[in-house]
Amino acid sequence: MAINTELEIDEKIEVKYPKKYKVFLLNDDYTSMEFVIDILMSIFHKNYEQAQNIMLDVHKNNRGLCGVYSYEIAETKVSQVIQKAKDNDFPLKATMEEE
Ligand code: TYC
Repeated sequence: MAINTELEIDEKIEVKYPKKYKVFLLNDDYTSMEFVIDILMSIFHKNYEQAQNIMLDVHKNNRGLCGVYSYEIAETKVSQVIQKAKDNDFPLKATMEEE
């Protein structure tokens, strides 16, 4: 006769995924298109064609999605954009929001 030694464990396992954040570039009338393309290539690692498309999206629709990142990475991208823009006397701004 088999002895049933199995314990039934009925526990809920909660898996929490880390939140993700969208980073957007905002349009303005003064930042040059070339500078925005350079930002997208150097900070967001886009190729030239992708960078041109995002820049035109921002230009036409007032903001454009550059990427989705963890909180820390998104925050770093936003401050890198603002710092590089400041250094080059452009008013370019970036924002982040929870996905
Ligand atoms: N609107 C700008 C111009 O006409 C170009 C521009 C595009 C500026 C995207 C900011 O995030 C931006 N020179």
